[in-house]
Amino acid sequence: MSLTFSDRLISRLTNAQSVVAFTGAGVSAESGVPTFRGSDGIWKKFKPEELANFEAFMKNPELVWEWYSARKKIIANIEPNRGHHTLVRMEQMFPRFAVITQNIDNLHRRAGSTNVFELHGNIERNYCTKCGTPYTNEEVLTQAGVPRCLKCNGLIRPDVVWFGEMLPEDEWEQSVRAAESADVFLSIGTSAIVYPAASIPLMAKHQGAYLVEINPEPTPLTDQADEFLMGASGAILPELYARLVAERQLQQLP
Ligand code: BV8
Ligand code: ZN
Repeated sequence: MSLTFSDRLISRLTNAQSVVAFTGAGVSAESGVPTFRGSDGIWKKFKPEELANFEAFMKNPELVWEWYSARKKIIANIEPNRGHHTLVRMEQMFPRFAVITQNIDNLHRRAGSTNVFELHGNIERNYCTKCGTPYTNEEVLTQAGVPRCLKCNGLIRPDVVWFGEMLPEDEWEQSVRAAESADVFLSIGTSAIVYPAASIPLMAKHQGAYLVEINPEPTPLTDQADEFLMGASGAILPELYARLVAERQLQQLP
């Protein structure tokens, strides 16, 4: 049974010059990446402050590495889903399109998205905590135990943003710029709880963007959204894209 979308949403998207997709763990759920707060959420087993912060890493690097190695292996053996692939097509459909993601799983890029801003880093990158030398997963996962820097013997860590750490400046600024110039802002598969990332949809709304949330469950952002599309991103995004293609044919738009 095909989904119906409001005329307002279709007209805002059909006339949009700039569209932003803001994503969280939910967009990767259908690929098999465990979400953080969902029923099989990884935070059910571990508390973020226990593992995803620098103090915890320096106190017990074995435990933190064991956890990131497990996530690296899960992510290496899964594929982007229809939600990711549809966002790649949307990048070709709109004059300006950006993906702002909290996900560290690199699935947007693996699907083919090019204009991607990673607010919380990327699990496929690593670096030495002492001299900053970068390391690939191949290089670190072959080392037993906590990998050490070949140059200075420093501890190597995943290139992700831990709680209490600043977000990468360049990614942050480009994300704010994209959000503040969006005509339509899609918040997809995020519980919108972690800051400062969760302030990005509000910046877009504040600048006049049409704020649309796609999620099977309401979130703290739902009250602010102009439209809430309840459901899985892997089901809703392909249908929305097909509807937009049909609308363009109807209006003989390129
Ligand atoms: C900082 C990388 C300061 C690592 C991550 C009190 C109030 C406000 C803020 C704070 C506070 N106390 C502390 C803070 C700050 C803290 C924070 O926000 N804490 C929260 C918990 C309250 N933030 C920080 O620490 C940030 N840094 O503040 O620095 C500073 C300032 C100056 C100088 C120095 C420092 C850094 C935060 C980044 C942490 N790193 N990830 C790793 O992954 O290991 S955060 C991580 O968790 C993710 O990246 C993401 O951001 C978040 C999880 O959220 P989601 O991705 O949304 O996932 P979740 O499971 O929660 O939700 C999934 C959703 O999808 C659900 O709604 C579900 O219904 C939906 N869904 C499920 N299936 C589907 C679906 N949707 C669509 N389709 C489906 N199929
Ligand atoms: Zn080093």
